[in-house]
Amino acid sequence: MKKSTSIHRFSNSTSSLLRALAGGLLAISTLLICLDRAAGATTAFFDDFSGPTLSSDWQASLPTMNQENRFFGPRPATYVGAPLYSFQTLGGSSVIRMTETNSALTRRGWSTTTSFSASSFHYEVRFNTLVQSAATSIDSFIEIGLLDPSNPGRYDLVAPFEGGNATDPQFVTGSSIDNSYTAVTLPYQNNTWYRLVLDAPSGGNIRASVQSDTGIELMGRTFGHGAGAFSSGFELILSQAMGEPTSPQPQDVAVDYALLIVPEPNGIALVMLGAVLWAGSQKRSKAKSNR
Ligand SMILES: [Ca+2]
Repeated sequence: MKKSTSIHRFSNSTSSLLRALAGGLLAISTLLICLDRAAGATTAFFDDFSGPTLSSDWQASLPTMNQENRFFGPRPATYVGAPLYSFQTLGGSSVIRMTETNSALTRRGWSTTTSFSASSFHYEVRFNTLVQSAATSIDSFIEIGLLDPSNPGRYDLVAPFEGGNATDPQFVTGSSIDNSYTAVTLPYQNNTWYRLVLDAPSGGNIRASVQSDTGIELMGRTFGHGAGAFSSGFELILSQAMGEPTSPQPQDVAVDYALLIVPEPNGIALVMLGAVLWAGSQKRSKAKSNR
């Protein structure tokens, strides 16, 4: 009898130990998952433009928005619908090629059908300049932006601008929210990949930039507001805008992808949740072993 009691005690303490170990492992794996999420980010939107048709994530809908350049801007550019486009492969990347002839002060393009809400985010569009010249493409041959779905009079825009029939390249930004528009000189190489970026750091203001294909900022401007200015969320804009040539002119660009990254929601809170779960499992193990 004594022997069996001792065995019973042994198996009891062994199962308590195993329970404690299992609880600990569960807590550790929970913590690791939480830490991974805290350090990571979520892809909230991604279009690789692989065709053969345009994703229904995009809608041919934009308001009249100002077009900035250092000669005439900012002046309102009328939305005239989607540009002509086709899906191609360029340098091994699937691209949407937007090739259109546009009149002065018009804009073509899309907004996303979804609006996004985030306290910080990174919107990036990779594009290739192809050949910018009077004969092939001028002015803002590509443009990206953010649009307030609750008030189309509120938007941010950033774009290259091949002014003077592609002899005076500029980096232009516009924000109706700040009522601020800027244009500075920035040369672009033909047949070269770049990235247009709108980056909203947590607690900071949105920075508009054009970056090299390796992510080095070539020119940037920080707006006077952060992501919080879009309290009703924001739609992504992908467009082309024409300045004020005296006759309709071509615009041409190849776009590899559009990407919106949002940090994992409440990463810190998840870590804290992990810690609470771990403490809870310790408590449970202790209670069980005390039985
Ligand atoms: Ca692509």
